[in-house]
Amino acid sequence: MTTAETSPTSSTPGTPRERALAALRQQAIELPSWAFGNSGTRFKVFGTPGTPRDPFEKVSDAAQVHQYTGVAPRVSLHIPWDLVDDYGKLAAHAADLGVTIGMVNANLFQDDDYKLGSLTHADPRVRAKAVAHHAECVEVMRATGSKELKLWLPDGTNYPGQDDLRERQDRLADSLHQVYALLDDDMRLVLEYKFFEPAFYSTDVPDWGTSLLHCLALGDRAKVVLDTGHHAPGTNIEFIVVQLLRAGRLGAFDFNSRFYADDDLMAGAADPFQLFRIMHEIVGAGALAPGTPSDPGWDPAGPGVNFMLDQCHNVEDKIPGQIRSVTNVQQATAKALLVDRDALRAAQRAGDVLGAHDVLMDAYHTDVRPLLAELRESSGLDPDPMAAFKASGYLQRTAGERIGGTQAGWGA
Ligand code: RM4
Ligand code: MN
Repeated sequence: MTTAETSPTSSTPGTPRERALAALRQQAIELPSWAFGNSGTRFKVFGTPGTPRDPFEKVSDAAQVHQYTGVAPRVSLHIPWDLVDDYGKLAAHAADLGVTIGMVNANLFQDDDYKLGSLTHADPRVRAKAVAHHAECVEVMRATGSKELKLWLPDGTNYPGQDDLRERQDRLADSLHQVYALLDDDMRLVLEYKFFEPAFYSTDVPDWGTSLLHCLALGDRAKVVLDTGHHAPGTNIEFIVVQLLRAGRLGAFDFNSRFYADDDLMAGAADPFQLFRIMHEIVGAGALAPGTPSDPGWDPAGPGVNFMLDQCHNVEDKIPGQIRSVTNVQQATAKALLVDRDALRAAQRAGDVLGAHDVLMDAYHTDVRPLLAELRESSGLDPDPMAAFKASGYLQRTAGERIGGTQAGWGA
């Protein structure tokens, strides 16, 4: 399909504003359960009163974000951080609060056996253990209705010569095939890349090209995850978005912001212009929706993109931090939807460099907050989700109720 056929701003009836509102109504942003637990740096993890003590309380907090924004209907789990005895009960708890369980994230980075690698480890016993962890994750998916399994590997080496780079890729390919074979037909695998850390010399899935090559070898239901924080400074991320969309292999975003490395700050905080540029490419490709398992007719092999947040709130309150991130993504999306694509194309075809640039910047400089307020009011929501959440007293209430037990944190 061409851009003109799929872009909601050029083919649907109504004014650009009405078309933008219609597209914004379909937007869904998935939240990470770990955003609601305590997190920090390697120097200190600060606790916050009212922090969830178990996955049920994390889901309750995530549901608050959906209640006030209306666009965050799913919460992503991390195993084993979100281990519970009864996943049916967790899914029912989510449903009671108006949300569903989204992706299941595997954890290959917190077991002593994985010191020198997990799916790439030289020892077949360790590789088999890492594959078996994914079988456990698939069981969680079956019990919760989740359709997406997310892999991020910490695997790599710290010193030249430490291990054979090529053999590690071969081991990875073999392990990934075993994981892929565990999936049901209506499930997909999404593979995240990160250019460095925790390994410093070499990383086994450092970039989108490596992730894409492995996904292509696996099959149609394997897609790439683009975490915006996982690139070198100055990387043109929207170009990667374009390329993966062309290949039909952009499975998900992990939205967050970075100033230095993998900072995991609120999406749209450090560089709202970058977020706009990314969403401009998404809108141009008609990839805003439908994109998730909860959409009717969702196809695991299809082009659907899961717009997820992967963030930690170290010094700010967690629920407001998630609300701000969601509204930042909404703002970038609204601006992208307001780009006058016909004028842009005309200027581009005429070689009008500054004219084309101006069309894009006009949209970027539009204050879309009134449009988003209208969107919320039309769905019966408060136009200011942050203020409404603060006024609800939820933070004070949970701080008073969640006494005793162990607060959930990064790694629990
Ligand atoms: C990784 C990666 C994963 C996330 C973990 C916690 O750096 O971004 O997506 O699950 O951190
Ligand atoms: Mn991530």
